[in-house]
Amino acid sequence: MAERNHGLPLSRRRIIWEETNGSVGEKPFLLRPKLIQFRLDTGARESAGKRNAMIRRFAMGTPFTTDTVIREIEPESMERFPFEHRTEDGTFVFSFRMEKDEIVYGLGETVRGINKRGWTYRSWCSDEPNQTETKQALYAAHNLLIHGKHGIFIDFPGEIRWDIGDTRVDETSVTVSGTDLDIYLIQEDAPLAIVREFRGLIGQSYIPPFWAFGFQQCRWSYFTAEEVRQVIRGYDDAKIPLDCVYLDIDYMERYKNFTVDRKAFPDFERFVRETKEKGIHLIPIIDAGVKKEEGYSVYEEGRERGYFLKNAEGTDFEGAVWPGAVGFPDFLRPEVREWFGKQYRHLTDMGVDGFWNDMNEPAVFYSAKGLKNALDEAEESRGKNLDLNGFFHLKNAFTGLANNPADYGDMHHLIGGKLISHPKVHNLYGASMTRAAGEFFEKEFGKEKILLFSRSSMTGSHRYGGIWFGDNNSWWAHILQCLKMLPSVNMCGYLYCGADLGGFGENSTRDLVLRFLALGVFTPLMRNHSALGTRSQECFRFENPEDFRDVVTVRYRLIPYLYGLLRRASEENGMMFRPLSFDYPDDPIARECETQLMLGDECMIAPVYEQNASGRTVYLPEDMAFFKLSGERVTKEILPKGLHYVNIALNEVPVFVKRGKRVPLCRPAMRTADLDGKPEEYLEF
Ligand code: MIG
Repeated sequence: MAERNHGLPLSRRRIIWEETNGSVGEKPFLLRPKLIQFRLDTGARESAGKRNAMIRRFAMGTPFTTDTVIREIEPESMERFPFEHRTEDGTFVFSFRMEKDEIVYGLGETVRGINKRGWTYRSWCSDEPNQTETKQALYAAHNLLIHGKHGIFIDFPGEIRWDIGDTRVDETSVTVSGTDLDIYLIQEDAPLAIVREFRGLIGQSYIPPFWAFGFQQCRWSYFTAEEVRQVIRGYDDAKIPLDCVYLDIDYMERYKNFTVDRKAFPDFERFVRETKEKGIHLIPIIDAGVKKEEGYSVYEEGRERGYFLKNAEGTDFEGAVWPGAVGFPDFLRPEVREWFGKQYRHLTDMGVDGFWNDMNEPAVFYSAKGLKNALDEAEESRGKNLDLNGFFHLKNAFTGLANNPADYGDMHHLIGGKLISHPKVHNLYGASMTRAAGEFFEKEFGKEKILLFSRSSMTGSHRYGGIWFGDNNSWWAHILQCLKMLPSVNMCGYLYCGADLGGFGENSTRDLVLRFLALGVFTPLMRNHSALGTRSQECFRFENPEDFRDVVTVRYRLIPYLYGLLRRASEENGMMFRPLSFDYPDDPIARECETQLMLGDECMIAPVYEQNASGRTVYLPEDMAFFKLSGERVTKEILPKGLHYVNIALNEVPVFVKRGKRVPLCRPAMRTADLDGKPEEYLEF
């Protein structure tokens, strides 16, 4: 039973590794945690000694310690910083010219292309439920840019603007909203080599438990234990594999973190056991804000110990989120992280072994001060004849309450006895929440035991957990948005990741869910999720659920391979997903291709991303074997280098394998715990 909880037994995982090793790993290696630990430690030191010359650090002022970089590198004077730079009104600005056809990579979780040219991005962790291409910031701050032979990493927790050929087509101009910062320059010949060096600098990426590669179903919300049972039954009856069901905010008692609504989930401990016996993990959500309620121990303790963010006057900042008024734990302080981390025990004691952390940008619906101002304004408007301006002013007083810059300005962290204004360290907030949880889990249970991922992130938190890409929509365009984010977040250290499959906001359709899933088959986090009020999109709710079974079954056949890829990318500071331009830099079509990705050293993936299309155009940068996988059926066709139109049915998953490579497929199962992991056949060319 114990083994079942943590995925495959070690011996079986080792078999998977060894058997797949012929094609997956270059050198033989076993999944022995001790060995890995040792290898990593020495590896880091070795590369520090050998390769230091490649990485230069430039420090200005007194940088805030973010703990993102784990290697000590002597700073050089800014005079030697090779890019044009200046300080201006308390900001630091630097710029460089770009060659006409140069590709600029990086910035992790953002909208738009893998090539970041032609837009202005902002590192400012934002609760952004409307991910249109004209947005500048999503939930993350991933401050790595790759330009030519340089990787540029800015270690700074405040806002950064990246104007990448937006104002001037041939110039990138970066504005850091402060003058206390560290910039690391990594010089290498190829982008992947830059990524590897960078990742060596920031430490090894989080590896989830094996079962976290199983298919997962989420919904805002399954309100009762009975609803969860129905979802599991729905999947089992349709014979669609499943490993996890999520609990969104409504499982809590009045949205209080670490509590369970005992009316909706009577005897939660037993319920966790019951689902676990079915091989299903329950994954509850945890929000950043702690409900202000007398008698609620987490809140009372936090308040008494002074662990919540302050306002400018030095009393607790009062913001409101789901539960109404909350205190925001000051996760930047180690003692607060330790305290908050231990709260997860309320749920791990009940058998829970996975969590998702939400609203940790932090999202603020309104503050006590902001709401008071808006209500005052409404009061003044009463009985008045409001003209257009007057009306919109009043309306904006309310619509502008959420995530208001004035509120962020009013928030303060108490660090080393000094109040630090929140905007200066904003991007560290969600990352520090992940760290709070991750450090606790590692200490309490060891590595790779607890599933953890977060909405907000800043590079550094990649060591403690994964990320999901937040509130996308049920739009066809968001299949590609997800695809483009994958290599970008991999560069920045996030390996365990994925988007809400089927789309979170708005109503999805059967074909969109299927096509989204066919990409999700390859993302480490394969989770179907949708918002309150939208059409139900669990696989078994649609006509002909066999098609969904076919797609999800393919995932289970690939899990040992995918798991191995993530493990290896983590241990060797590599990427699971790469842009084609990384692998074929001299191929002009591959260089610009942003609708396909390289996966591992073996594959290329190319999902269908348009409605009513019976296939898609795909570009092969070399001869490849084209496989269509569906359930346990496999078809194979050798295709020559060049452009092709390939037909792909809704129940098929396309994958392309390079010459001389092979990808193992195992026998599928309804749960990861029941995978024997042995290669049953190979996708081979
Ligand atoms: O404001 O918990 O991104 O996945 O379902 C919405 C409810 C709050 C946002 C998350 C989403 C989750 C939802 N949350």
